[in-house]
Amino acid sequence: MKLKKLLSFSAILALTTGFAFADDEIKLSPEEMKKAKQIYFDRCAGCHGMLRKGALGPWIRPEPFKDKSGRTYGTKALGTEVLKKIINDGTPGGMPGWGKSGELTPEEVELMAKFIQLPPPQPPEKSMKDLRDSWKVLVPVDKRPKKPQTDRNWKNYFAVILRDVGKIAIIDGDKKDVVSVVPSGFATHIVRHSKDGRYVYVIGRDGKASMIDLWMKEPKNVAEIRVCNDARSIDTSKYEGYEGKYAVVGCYWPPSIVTLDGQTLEPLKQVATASYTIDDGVFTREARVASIVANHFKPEWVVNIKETGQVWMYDYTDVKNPTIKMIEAERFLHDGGWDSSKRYFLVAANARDTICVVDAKDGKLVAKVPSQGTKPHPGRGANVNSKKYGPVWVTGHIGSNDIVAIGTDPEKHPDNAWKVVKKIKLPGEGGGNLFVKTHPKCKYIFADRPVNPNRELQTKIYVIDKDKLEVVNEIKIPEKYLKSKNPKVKMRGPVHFEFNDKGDEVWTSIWGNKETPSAILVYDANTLKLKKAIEDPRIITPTGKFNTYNTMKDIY
Ligand code: DHE
Repeated sequence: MKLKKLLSFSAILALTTGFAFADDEIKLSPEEMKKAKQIYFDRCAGCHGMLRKGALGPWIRPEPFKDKSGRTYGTKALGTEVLKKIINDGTPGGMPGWGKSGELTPEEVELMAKFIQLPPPQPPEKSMKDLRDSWKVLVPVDKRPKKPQTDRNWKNYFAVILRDVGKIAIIDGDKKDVVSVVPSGFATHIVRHSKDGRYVYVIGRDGKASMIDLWMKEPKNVAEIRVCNDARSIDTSKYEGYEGKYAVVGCYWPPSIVTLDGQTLEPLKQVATASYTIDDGVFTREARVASIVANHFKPEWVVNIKETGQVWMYDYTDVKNPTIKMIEAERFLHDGGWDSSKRYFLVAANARDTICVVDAKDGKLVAKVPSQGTKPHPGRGANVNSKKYGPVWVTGHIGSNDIVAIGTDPEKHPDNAWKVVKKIKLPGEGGGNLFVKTHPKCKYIFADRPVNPNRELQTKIYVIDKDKLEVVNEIKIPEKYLKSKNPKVKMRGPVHFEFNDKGDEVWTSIWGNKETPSAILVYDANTLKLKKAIEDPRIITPTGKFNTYNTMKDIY
């Protein structure tokens, strides 16, 4: 007990001051190194970076590093016992407790505590030849249907990510049955639809991109390619005359933007994103591509580069010789969404507690809005036409219980534009919100809280009234959907929301483990009653859900 107390004290002390608890020399066998590298890639690299220089999470290299506030980091100084405690229990700043949740065994926690005290291994590169070698057209363009082969309402299909089994479930939003289950990359991250909705473009965390044809009676993959080793974003060309011509993948490693043919996924162009940070001008090899959206005003993608803090307006008209306008924004850019006019893209610089606003029509940064919370995490955010404030865009935070509304109409509501006009407190302590979502026809915004450490708070949906901009209801997930077959790993959820095409139903996922089929819960978006639990033995670890109509039209 005393040791436990001392460790948690030393963990906090170490995190806040960089105080040293030295260890003896660390040695790992080749098998241990291999295992640790894989766990690091699966669980840690997203937040701390492959080179471990930090982004959403802090610097975790062995050698010391002092940030601008004078705080010192460095794993060697912390030592194995302190690191084990942090990895096991998590931190108040939003790092999951990997041991506590059952996702890592005590031996794995110890292995990782040791691994991060060693210098990071150099991650592999990828050449155009590697890309071409992995590229497969599974159904040639001329063998694909000329019109939809189904009587189902395919524009109300939901593409649901089955994260831990690397698959996508296509679920009929009218009938609420599974139409098909399609293989995808490892730990698939997001999907986006072509402008006409027909193709679903999928990106795996392992950089595997695939495309599913929803016109088929049983939708399946028509092309696939391994674009890089680590990726999170994908989109297509949506400007008039270029609809569906190109697809683009944003890679974490090698840090790059890769353009593909939109019909076959043939690789066309790789552009490295390594550059200088916008504030202190430091060269950054690991300049990862976070969110990408297709500009509605120009034949461009808005590409958000995390570590350097640059937004690249990437003109794809001359695909082999692209023109890039580099806009200085803020470091650690991550996820974001359009305002309701689709002219302004609002993107979270999460480790700087800032929302950057990019004007996609004029190609410039218009504001950096302090988000008034800790680690903003909008997903794509939620747009509301408020009677009191005019159009606002809403985001939550991972590290604090603040949901904030930012004014987005500089012409008719200039006093509110690019400011937090309303702060909404989620009940109870701590943050843990990942996603908010609404639909123009719904009077509510829905918010989840899957990474709040308190189980009671974690398993509720928070309902925010759009007029009052206040939490007006909390929906507790029925216990029967939270029963795990693996006693070591709890069912987490709800996580992420999506509306049906009419905007009168909201869907959420119960995100569990590989052993336990989970439910997708469908709520009446007006009465807030549970309408249907979609249960199917194939629905394992569902996370993001994307309705065809809403995704192709950017409705959120
Ligand atoms: Fe995500 C969006 C990166 C953790 C589920 N996630 C995004 C985007 C990025 C990103 C850059 C924006 C893509 C775009 O719009 O083009 N996510 C990361 C990470 O780096 C991070 C923090 C750690 C990691 O290693 O991946 C991370 N994300 C998670 C999760 O733990 C989630 C809940 C489950 C999972 O897949 O691991 C998760 N992220 C999602 C989802 C979206 C997303 C569902 C799309 C939301 C939307 O509605 O558009």
